[in-house]
Amino acid sequence: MKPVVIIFLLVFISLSLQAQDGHELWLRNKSTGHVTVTCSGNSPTLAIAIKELQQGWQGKDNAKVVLTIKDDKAIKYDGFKLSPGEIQANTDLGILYGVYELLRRQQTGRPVEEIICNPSYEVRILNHWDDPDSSTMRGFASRSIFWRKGKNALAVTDADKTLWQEYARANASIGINGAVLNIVNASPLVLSEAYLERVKAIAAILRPYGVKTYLAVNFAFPSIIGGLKTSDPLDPGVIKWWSARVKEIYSKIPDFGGFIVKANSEGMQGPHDYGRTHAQGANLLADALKPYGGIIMWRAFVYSPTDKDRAKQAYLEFMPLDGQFRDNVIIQVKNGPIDFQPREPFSPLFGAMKKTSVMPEFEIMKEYLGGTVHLVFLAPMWEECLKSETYQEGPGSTVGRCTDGSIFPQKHTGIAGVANVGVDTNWCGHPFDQANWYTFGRLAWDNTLTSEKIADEWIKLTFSQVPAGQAASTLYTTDWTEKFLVPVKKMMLESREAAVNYMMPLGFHHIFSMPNTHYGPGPWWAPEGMRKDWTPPYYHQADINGVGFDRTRSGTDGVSQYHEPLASQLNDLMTCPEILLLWFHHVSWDYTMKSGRTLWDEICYHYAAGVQQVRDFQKIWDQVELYVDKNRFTIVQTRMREQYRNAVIWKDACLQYFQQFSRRPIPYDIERPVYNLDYLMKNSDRYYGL
Ligand code: GCV
Repeated sequence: MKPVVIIFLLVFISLSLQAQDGHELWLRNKSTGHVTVTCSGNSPTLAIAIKELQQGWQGKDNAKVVLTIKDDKAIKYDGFKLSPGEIQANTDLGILYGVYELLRRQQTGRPVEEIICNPSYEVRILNHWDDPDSSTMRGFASRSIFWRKGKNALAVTDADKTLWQEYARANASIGINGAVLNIVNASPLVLSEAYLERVKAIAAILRPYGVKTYLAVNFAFPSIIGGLKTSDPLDPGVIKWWSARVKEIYSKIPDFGGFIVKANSEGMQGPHDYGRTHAQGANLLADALKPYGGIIMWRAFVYSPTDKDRAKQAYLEFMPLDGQFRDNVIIQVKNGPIDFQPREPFSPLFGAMKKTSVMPEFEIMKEYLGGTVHLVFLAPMWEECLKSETYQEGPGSTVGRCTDGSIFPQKHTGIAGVANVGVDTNWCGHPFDQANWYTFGRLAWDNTLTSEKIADEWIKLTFSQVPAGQAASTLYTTDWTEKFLVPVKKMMLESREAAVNYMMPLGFHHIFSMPNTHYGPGPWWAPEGMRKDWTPPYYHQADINGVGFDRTRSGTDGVSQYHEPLASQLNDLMTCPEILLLWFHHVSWDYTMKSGRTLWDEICYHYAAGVQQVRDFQKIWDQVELYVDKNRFTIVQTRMREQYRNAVIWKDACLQYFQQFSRRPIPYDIERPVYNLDYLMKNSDRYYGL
């Protein structure tokens, strides 16, 4: 084709791109033909399945699809069997999931072949950190979709119902089957009669989409709102109180899923306040929920003030209790031992607790990864965790397999994602943050999926411009693929490593300035009298000899919480993966890295590389302008410019701060700092985001 024709075509495409506000998420498909659906059952869920097929059908015109419900042992939970003309499942929800898979295949140009799809986990749940006062903690996409403030806070409007229905549909389309409606720092309001009525209304909308409703409760509710003198889990009055509350909830919501509890953590009360263990605490609630089939997700995010090693605490508290929990308790463990840092090793609890159900907790909302300003695709981070080798039962004992029932006979399996959803029109703030919600669902369904495959799907579903009546898959022309799909996918796949590079490379962790919402750098931040383990110097331990937290056998011995041969591999400076070096070792500034550079130089080059990567993302994004509608293009472009400025701030702050200890020059082929350290330190309470 002649260049003039190409330019004409591109201009034509771009003019015809409709403004997208992002509200439709990845569900933008419209049918391109007629399909006749026959179904062996009848229920609200099946009605949705039929409607979705008819509205989104992009297969052969006048095709026939049969939906069959019949018991099949090869199908697990709400899995399904797909074949060109039939979807078969044990449950109505399985049929709905099969429909979404079939439509996804049509839209992304994948064949509809005979295949059985079973979910990796039984419970695939979002945790909303939403407060009944409508705020969302660490949420950057505005207020809660569930809770409102003000005089009519509890009135259920048609707009509420529409939003909840759209939310439920989005979740169902990627296999998410549960939602905790309130933050783990639970407000007593949620168990009040009026708020439970709202929960009931939400549950009614989520139900046909197979999304079960759960609540976060505070362990001390019996004394906070129940008028009891204690919340001791062994106290008969406390046991009775919880049973009565649970009974009340189930009378309103018969399929209520259960509770999540944050206990003895960050000021929340828990069984330790009464001289009891986590197991005694969790079992109290588990017993109350058991008659109704409910479960309890008990969080292992615990850490009391320490100047030893915070990373070891959860393991030390929970391992001795392995086997003491009721079978409807699942211990919910953050992916890493500290707190959702840009890179952490996996939590040593995965695979180690062999007689207890354990579920991973991922943070979809990017509390420590640039909020809704930075473009960071989290699939590679979660893939890294799920595919990490624990060696607990020999090679192949990955975190994924240790938690999904493949290795240990867990009664329940699950995976949780801290949601990034708010009332912003596009749900997540940054258009690319939708990809993280999408990824969580897809990985919860199949924990062996690759980041590449997920990114490919998401880009196709989210950015293809489909004229009415045309199947999406016909649009994946060579031009669109080469000029849009390939570069955007590459950018997404590199984006997490870029963030690690400009924030915390080589195993650095928690060097944020705490007051500015875990956003900007603050390796110096250590106010007088502050808990040591809340200050970055505790984590980086920089001195004139070197930098890094010594968790080797001669340090805090954190390495020994891992199984052999991993423990020895991490313990040895020569075999510890360099991406985690400063997590496990205090290393001399002159230490020779695999690249042949000194550690100091390597740190400098990583920060510089991170900044350069964001620069390159800007170029990629500007080049795809003609393939994206103006609205989404501009939001991403504006945010990326800020991401670049932030990356420079991170580099300038960290290199100049650590240089005071390393006393070595920043290699001269690296861009020189543009901010003075003084200025950055004085302004470290400032939020640098948009
Ligand atoms: C809900 C970190 C976050 C807190 C969060 C806590 C948790 O500390 O900064 O906002 O509180 O984790 O996971 O409980």
